[in-house]
Amino acid sequence: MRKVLIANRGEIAVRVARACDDAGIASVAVYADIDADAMHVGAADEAYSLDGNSPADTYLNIGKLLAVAAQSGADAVHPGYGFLSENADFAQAVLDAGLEWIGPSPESIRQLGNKITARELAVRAGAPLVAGSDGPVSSAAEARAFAEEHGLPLAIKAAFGGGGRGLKVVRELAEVEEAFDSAVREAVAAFGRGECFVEQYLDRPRHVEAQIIADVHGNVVVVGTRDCSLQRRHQKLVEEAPAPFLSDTQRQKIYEGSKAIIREAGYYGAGTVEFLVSADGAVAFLEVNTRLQVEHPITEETAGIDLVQEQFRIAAGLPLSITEDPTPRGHSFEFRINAEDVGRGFLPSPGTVASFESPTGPGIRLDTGVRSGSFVAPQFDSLLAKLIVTGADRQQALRRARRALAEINITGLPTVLPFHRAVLESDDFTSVAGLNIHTRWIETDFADHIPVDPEYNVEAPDGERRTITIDVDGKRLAVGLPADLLDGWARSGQGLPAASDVTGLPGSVTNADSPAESALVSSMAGTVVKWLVEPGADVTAGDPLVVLEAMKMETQVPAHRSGTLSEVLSAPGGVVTAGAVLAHIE
Ligand code: MV4
Repeated sequence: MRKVLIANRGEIAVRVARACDDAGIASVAVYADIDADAMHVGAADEAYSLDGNSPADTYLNIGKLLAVAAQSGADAVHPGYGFLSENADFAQAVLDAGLEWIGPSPESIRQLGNKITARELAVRAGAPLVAGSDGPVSSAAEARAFAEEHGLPLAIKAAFGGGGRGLKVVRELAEVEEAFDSAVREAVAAFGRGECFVEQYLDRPRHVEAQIIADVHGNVVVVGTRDCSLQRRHQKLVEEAPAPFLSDTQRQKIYEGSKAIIREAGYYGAGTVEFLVSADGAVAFLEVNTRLQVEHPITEETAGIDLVQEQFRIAAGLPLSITEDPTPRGHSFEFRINAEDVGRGFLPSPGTVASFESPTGPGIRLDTGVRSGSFVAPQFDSLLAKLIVTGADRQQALRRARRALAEINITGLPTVLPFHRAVLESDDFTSVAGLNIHTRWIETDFADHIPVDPEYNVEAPDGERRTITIDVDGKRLAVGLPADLLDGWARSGQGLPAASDVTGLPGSVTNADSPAESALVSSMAGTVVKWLVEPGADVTAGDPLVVLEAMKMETQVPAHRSGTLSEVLSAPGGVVTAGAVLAHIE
């Protein structure tokens, strides 16, 4: 391997370019027009334009990437994470072009990318699992029968789901049918394939994963564990290694389960085996990620291994550099620095980085794709950089992290740094007694304490304001607010405070011509998928009435009050704005 094409952008492209340089391998960057001056372009030895700006025209375009590989004389391709990194067709196309693919085989990507075949494989390997269907369930009735046998809550999952898409939690038998149909629709819309399976749902679990590396000679090493429970809407924000507060039995199940799965799959490359650890301590296999992950550096810091170098060795047919599972040394945290406005529901906030001051000192690693002056484009993900902080133990790493987060300063756009500073003051996260965090902790236990960053507040515009009616201690109040703010709220996917508390939208500040109290108002912009209730039906406040879809995710709008659904204004297929009147309840 002499020259690697890096089919990615941002911090991971910079990371891989540095690894190439460390190994004495030449690197080739590719870039969308908007990234022509991006950091990853300068980090590689050569760079080629992909001539376009949308993801589909650039970093997802297999033809263009292979053309650059040929033009530059690259003999290998590193896909990074995201984009085409888990695309078996791309891996196969790279191999067919006579290049090395720095990743697992296309067959492994295919087998493990399908969560039904991955689960079957884990069953064969004897890995710990929750009860689940044998293969796909073909009807809501089958899902219901599973729930009747194994109990509730039930998880309905799309075989090709991801990022929370195609995942439905059912807590009442009466909801199975609608949840199943919704999961299938979401999966078809997002992935073109609707197959679903079911499992017992574990409430409030931790997310623990094992980093593995495996070579083509059959050597498999578990490099370490990570806890990735601090997530918001399936977006990880903070990860740590090794996963703290596991019992020896739990750790052993994770290590042995991971190895058995990787061996059963005949897998080679770097990969991650994900598990849930339930509140009662049970360990259950979740899925395998067939790529290098965003959070790989915390394992590197605590294992003393460079995972990208291992990827190069594996792709070259060499054995792994280690034969034993390393014993973790110290403790490491990763804080993802996203350009998002925490105070506005983590609203992605592209713009220009005015200044970027890095923290320094022992235990600090900053993997970044931006510097002062970088433009953060709206069409790509909002991850700017990763702050990786290592200490001799968890408490020292936490102290170093507080110091680093006090030193780091990014201006020009809002970032999630205020969230990170706040979470380091949370006892649930930092206690020496245990970890009180689960995968929905940010949404259920923390969301209310996140401060608004006053720098990036929306200014009251000259013109447009809208009046909404809010409910304060049972008393209705009409409040005029900047339209920008409301739109931002809507875009955040948070919806307005709660659909059932908002009865008026839109209007003007002088004349509060808010819709009648009977109006069922949409909490978000999207498309009407279907009505769950017929016009004329009696409904109770809180009943789900209509399914809306936005960004390939479905949301149910509940009745804001009890009464009769008297008039339905938006038919399936109709596009609605946030605040649109969907129906009336008289
Ligand atoms: C689960 C689960 C509980 N029980 N499966 C979410 C996305 C997909 N990768 C799998 N997911 C889950 N599967 C069972 N049987 C809870 C989740 C889950 C989750 C998992 C990992 C990290 C964050 C999560 C947030 C919500 C739900």
